[in-house]
Amino acid sequence: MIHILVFQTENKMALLSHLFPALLLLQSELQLICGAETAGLQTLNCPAPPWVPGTPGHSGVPGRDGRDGKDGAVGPKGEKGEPGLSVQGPPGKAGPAGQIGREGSTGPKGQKGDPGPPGTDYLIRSLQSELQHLKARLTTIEKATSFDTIKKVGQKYYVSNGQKAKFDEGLKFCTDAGGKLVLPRNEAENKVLAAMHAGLGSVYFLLGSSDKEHEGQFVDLNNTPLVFSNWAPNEPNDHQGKEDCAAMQSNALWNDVPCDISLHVVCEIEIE
Ligand code: FUC
Ligand code: CA
Ligand code: CA
Repeated sequence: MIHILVFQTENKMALLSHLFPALLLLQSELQLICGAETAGLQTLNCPAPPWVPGTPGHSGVPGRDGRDGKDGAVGPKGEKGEPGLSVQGPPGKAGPAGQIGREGSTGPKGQKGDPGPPGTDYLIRSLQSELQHLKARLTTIEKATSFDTIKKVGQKYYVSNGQKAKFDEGLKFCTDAGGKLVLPRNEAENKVLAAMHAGLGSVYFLLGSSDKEHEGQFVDLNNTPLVFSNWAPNEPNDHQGKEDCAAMQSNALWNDVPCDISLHVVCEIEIE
């Protein structure tokens, strides 16, 4: 292997020693053709051997003068100038007072003016009153909507959760809820209450009326004798001498019943 490499290297050296004089001759011939020519023949782009330096080029066109070049960095911003002069001068002094008129007499008194707009105090009181009213209404609505069943009739809500109670328990339940045990005051209210039986699956509703104090004299929860009532025929009959509480049947008619039996409870909440 080494023997072959030595042979090949010797062979190349021999080849180059033969080629070198021939290359020199070729270079001088190319110089005769290319180097002797004028500028027009430079486009021939005569190749020169890589080891031979080329002919120097012509001098270039002179460069521009430096006038449009930059002269250093921009300087710092100048200080703010003095304020300008005012356009209008100050107002002049007031002139002397004029003389009081002496001619003619005082004219007739003018008509009374229209009342002025309401004062701030009045407006504040009106708004406070309106706010109080709205708060009261909100409280009422909040009470009513805490129940499962709500019916509005006139200025009242009739409400129920469907529970049953004895008269005294019903009174307390409705008072605690911010209302009163129901007592229809007219035909419309009686009708609305009667219609609630269907939804609640009830047979009797407790009513806020009794004759506990004076047998035969039914009064409301303020002990005021009833103006409106809807007793069934032959009622109240104080059956067996034990019936002192009023109740409404599913047919909308009233009956007096014992106060210690549990019946469905409906409360009424007045709208302010
Ligand atoms: C009538 C009613 C009583 C009771 C009795 C069973 O006498 O007046 O309240 O319901 O029936
Ligand atoms: Ca009675
Ligand atoms: Ca009865």
